Amino acid sequence: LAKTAQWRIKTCQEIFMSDNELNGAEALAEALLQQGLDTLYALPGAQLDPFFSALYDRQDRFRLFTSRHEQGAAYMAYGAARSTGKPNAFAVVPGPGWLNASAAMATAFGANTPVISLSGQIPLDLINQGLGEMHEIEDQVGMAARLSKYAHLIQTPQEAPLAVSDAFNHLSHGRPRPVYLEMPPDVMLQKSRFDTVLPAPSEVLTHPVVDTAQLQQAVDLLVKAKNPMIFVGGGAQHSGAQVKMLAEHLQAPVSAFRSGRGVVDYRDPLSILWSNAHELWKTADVVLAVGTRLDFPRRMWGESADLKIIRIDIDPAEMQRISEPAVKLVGDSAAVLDALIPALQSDCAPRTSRADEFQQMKAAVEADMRQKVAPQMEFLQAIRDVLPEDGFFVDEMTQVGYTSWAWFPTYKPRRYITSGFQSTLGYGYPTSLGVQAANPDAAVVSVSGDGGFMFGASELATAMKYDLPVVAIVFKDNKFGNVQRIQRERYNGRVIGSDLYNPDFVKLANSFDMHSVRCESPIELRGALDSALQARKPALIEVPVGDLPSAWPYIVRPKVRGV
Ligand SMILES: Cc1ncc(C[n+]2csc(CCOP(=O)(O)OP(=O)(O)O)c2C)c(N)n1
Repeated sequence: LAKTAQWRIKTCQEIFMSDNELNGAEALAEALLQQGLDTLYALPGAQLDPFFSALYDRQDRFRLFTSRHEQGAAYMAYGAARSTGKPNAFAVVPGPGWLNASAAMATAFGANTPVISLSGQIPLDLINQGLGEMHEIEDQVGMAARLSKYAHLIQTPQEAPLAVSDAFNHLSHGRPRPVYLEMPPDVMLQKSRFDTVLPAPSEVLTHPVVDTAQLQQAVDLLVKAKNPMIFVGGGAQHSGAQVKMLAEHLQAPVSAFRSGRGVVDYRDPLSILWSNAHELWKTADVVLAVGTRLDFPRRMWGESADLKIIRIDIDPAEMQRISEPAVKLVGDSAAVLDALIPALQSDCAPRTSRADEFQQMKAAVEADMRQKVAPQMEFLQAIRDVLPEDGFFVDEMTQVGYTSWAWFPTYKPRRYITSGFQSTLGYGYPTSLGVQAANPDAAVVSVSGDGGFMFGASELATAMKYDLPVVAIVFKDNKFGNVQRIQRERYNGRVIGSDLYNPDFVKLANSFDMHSVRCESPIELRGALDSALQARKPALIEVPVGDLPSAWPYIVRPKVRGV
């Protein structure tokens, strides 16, 4: 790492120590490009004018996507970062602009996604003076600090390369979470010669070393386990090969809720469904949690003394949450598994196959879901049938989205995109545009309800402007369906505030010159989606639906341990 940091400083110095003077905005742009940033999602405005002017001169070195609302730019950065695992940035004006983007920040923070939030500011001397300067809010950097792992106000042009280097250092170490940088417009305009040697980064982060005693304890538990299970989360997205190897050696089933989808291919005989995991939780004796909080199982399904949990997590703070695991392995999941697997292989022989047992369980839940949540399953099946293996599916807070949490075959890492525990209504469509921008050749499908879709419908313009061939499927039930069902079922039919007035979505898309059709059945959806994906053009498919059966029984499962 020290080498990387030195390299960064050296490269920064080469650029900055040239004879040219750079202003703060140029220094910021240069530093971001130096770190390898090749795309920016943004919405301009007064306090960003010097920055956009700096971008103007550098247009051949990066791609710029401007959105129609700051949430759009921020969700696009989220989608790009989540689908690639690499840092992606958005830039917005301060105050209302940054607050418009803040739900995406919260989503990226919750879902452990490396998003860089760049914000303008009011002039340096006026910050926190309460003078009522345009876009002024008190302590924006303090607010941003609650939604990021590193938040910094850049006060001089010379500070820019160092702050950017610090920010990237944080992005590449520890738990991936957003970082935040702001620069006032007067600092952006201030010219500077970068002829001084840059100091070392203020904090050089290191990767944790795997604890060998804990590692041996994990091996001992796994060797003795009769019914081991593996749970994977977002922190295992890059360690699928290791998880598969370990699972095969132990013949342990692997389960993921949302963020861990695709770590192990759905078609793998050891990959099981969420409902299967709940069933097996009852008799599990050792559970290995890789890059997952193991939140639902521990808090809802229950724990007992005869269940030993081994956690692998990059964030040491996680080891204290909910309940203390029997074994704590702090570190990058791939690095820890690389150390664990050979130790385990030398201590126990590969076990006999349990594939048939798991496949039967899986088929039984699938069959049950095809019966009880038939409409959603048929829509999801239609999507799966035509979405290529490496295509992206972007979920939403809608009936088909919830069902996909319980069943949507995912074959590769990072292909199932979710807002995680924030459950951010309206994140889906703008996020899918970022997924597409970052993966131009991939097929990208976004599913939304009519409620959620309208949060970001203005970004239909962005899809057309940049020719992003996302296919948006909008399920139209003319209500906040999930809210209304709860009002009917749990609040005695006291329906209030949950009906919606909708546009004709086909006409809406057409008014942007976007291809659009209405589909009345899963079969029609299959055909329409297939042609839309083939056409490689932005498209919207409206699917009118009535009341749909609840998929929640497949997601929220009862307590089965410690009862
Ligand atoms: C940002 C945000 N606001 C509000 C909610 C609460 N919420 C969850 S689901 C939902 C209704 C969604 O309606 P729609 O998108 O039409 O999908 P449907 O339930 O009808 O399938 C609401 C309002 C939320 N999860 N996130």
